[in-house]
Amino acid sequence: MVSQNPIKIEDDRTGLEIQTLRRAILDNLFYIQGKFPEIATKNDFYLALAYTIRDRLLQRWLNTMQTEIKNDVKKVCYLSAEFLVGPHLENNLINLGIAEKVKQAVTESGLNIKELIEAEEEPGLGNGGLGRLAACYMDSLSSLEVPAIGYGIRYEFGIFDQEIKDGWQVEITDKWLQYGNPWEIARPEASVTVNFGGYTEPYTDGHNQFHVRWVPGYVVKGIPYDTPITGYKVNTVNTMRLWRSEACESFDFQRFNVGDYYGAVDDKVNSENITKVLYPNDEQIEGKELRLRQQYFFVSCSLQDMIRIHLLNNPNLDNFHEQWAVQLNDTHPAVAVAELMRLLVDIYEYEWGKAWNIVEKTFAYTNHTLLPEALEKWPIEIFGNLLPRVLEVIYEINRRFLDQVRIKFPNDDGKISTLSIIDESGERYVRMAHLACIGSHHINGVAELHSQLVKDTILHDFYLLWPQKFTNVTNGVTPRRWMVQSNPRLSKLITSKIGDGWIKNLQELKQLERYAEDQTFRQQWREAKQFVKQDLANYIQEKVGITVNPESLFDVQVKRIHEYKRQHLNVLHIITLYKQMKSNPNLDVPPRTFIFGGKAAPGYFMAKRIIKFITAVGDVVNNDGDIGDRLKVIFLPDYNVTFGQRVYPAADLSEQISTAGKEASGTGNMKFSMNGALTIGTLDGANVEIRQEVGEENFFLFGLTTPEVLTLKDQGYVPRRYYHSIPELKGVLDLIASGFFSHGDPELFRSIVDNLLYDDPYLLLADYKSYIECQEKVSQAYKDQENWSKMSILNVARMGKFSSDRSIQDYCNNIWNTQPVSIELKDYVQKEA
Ligand code: GPW
Repeated sequence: MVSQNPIKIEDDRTGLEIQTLRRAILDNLFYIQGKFPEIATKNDFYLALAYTIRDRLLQRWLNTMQTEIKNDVKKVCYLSAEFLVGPHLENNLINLGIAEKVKQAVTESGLNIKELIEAEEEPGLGNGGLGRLAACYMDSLSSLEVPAIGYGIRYEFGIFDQEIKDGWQVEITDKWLQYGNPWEIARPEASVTVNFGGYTEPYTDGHNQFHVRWVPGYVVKGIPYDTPITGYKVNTVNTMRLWRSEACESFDFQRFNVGDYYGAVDDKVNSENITKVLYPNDEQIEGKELRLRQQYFFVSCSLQDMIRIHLLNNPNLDNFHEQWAVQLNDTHPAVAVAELMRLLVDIYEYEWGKAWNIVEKTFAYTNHTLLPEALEKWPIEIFGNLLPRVLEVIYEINRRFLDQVRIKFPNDDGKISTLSIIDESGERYVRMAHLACIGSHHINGVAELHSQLVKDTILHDFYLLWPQKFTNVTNGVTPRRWMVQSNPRLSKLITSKIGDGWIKNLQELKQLERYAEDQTFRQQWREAKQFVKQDLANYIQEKVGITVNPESLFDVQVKRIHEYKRQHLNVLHIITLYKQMKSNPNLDVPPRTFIFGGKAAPGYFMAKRIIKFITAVGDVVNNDGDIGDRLKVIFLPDYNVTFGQRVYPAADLSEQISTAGKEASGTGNMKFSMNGALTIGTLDGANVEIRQEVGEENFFLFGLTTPEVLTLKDQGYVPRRYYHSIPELKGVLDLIASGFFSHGDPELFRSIVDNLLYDDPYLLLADYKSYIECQEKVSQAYKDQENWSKMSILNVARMGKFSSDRSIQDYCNNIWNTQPVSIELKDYVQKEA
């Protein structure tokens, strides 16, 4: 029935006039927070503002959802166990193009916009690069108007907060939801159920058809929580849909009815544990059953959700692969291959071959690492007990696959055992990368070098079998968050010269090249950098109580702590410099401030010791009166997205010093360079391509190449040879071993020294000399500020390739075969009474 007096939502509540905005903030404070301004906390005001902004994107968001469902366009589903999105408020203000107006309204209300933005607790639903990449990709998908859903897990506790006590890392539970999350909307009506445990049994249906039934041991409910992902100045607002687990009422009622109250509550606790906490290991599998439960839970929920949406507009699933492109973000969601088969065959009664055809055309798989300790494999026992039917499906996928292998490579048992999904070399395992490869139409690495190594090494036999499946998509990062938002001064300076087209089309930064020769521009460039350096210096003073010289060279390494990333090589350089300064007080090098940030996996002994090593060296250096402010070593606790936004713009030098062949891509390397830092780096991951783009004369290269690393290891690497033949290196290691940085205790860092002398798997000693020489070039170069500025400008001007918009365009063109859809805004008018 059409109402006589239709109400239009848009005009009276969600306008952008200053008065309307001010009114909305107060309304939300009163009606949602239940507070008068006099007693409201900062968080109350933040929430009131956040709801005000959410209201102003809902129109776009709902229209996007409706268009995607109704128009039946192909949708990208990015399946990822991690989404490290960072704070939403400021990003949404920028994407909606309302930052200035809102700032004015907030200011006129007597509030401080910066403080409110900083009051937002960031959702730490990821560990590092992999989760942050997923977030940058969500931003670009929306900005490019590609219909997309990001599916993942709504962890109640994200990555732990890091504190430093006495130089050691201490982990604190991340209670990111405790003061409310205004950005999510729960959709309990779209809940699904997921089976675990139990057994399977064959049965024959009324048409004499053979089937298998999974009788689960327990059933868990998945509830979706939706978060809007705005695009930059477009109407598209895609959805990030994260699943929370809950006990299934029907199940606890059974227990409850037989009087087993505690049993019922126990089920509830066990079910809710699935999405309780993010595993804090980066590139290190733990092999815990709960992790497999998390993976299967979110994958099954997501596939069921896609199928539900699909069937709203389609009579059956025959064309599923024409409507959905599902990307596997590493192997964490790889069980999706078997789960979609199970759903098609067991639930929708598809014939195996027809189902497999759909599956193969639906999935694509991105590999993000070559490190053996990160390659996921599940003991058959654990897998079979938890997911008995899924394991049967995997066996059948494998049986049919191995038949194909036998045709391609007759009488080659070697190929059977290297390619099989099941590792039978000892204890039997399910190899998730193999399942992902077999079930995907494309397989990609994340930088040119990495994609080549994937083909040459870990997936070589799959490459021989299916060369056409393999491709590369070099990673990228979003310039909205990592330039416009985090570095407004530099962004405005750039825009003043070349207009703001670069924000959407980063290649336009090329136009900056000619300003590298402009002395006035270089001066302005330095001033923009100096401003953020001063800001960071104040922050350091406030956080760790150390005064740093804002004019010194800010030399920054921020990333997860891992031996392959070689933070300790950086420290060997610091000690080298320190010794040089001590023995030669007139040493002519520019003052440097070394800044570190990064979390260690709680169970990673060596990484935690490296943190202690950095802070211990800092304690000595920072308090040495002979050194003054010529050398400072800062470890900033709790590195996260928010702190990244502060530190990338302030860096002069970016440390990208992993052992060649170990870092798949890196993305921090791109964020630094886009903000005018110069890079000191190895030929690893995307460094190779960054150097290609910015020009070798604008990049500080050192270290062994990947083939040299492999040869050296083949020949039998003996780190002690470097110790004995490089006196400076010997001096540094001896000083550490003497207890100089540990109040005379030679034990504290013995594990680090001994590891370097007797094993050194990441070849620090082999690269030491080259690194130190390269750092000397950096110091020399920094003395010539005019030339440094020139190099800095050219770095930014030539970073166009590393926008995540380009990466997403590559995925659309070469892997997903998806088109953008522009969203028309229809005002919501009440039609039904
Ligand atoms: F092991 N990466 C990460 F491949 O941050 F799954 N966590 C991880 O668990 C893995 C990879 C995994 C990173 C890579 O180390 C980095 O080089 C890359 O830039 C990033 O993923 C995004 O591709």
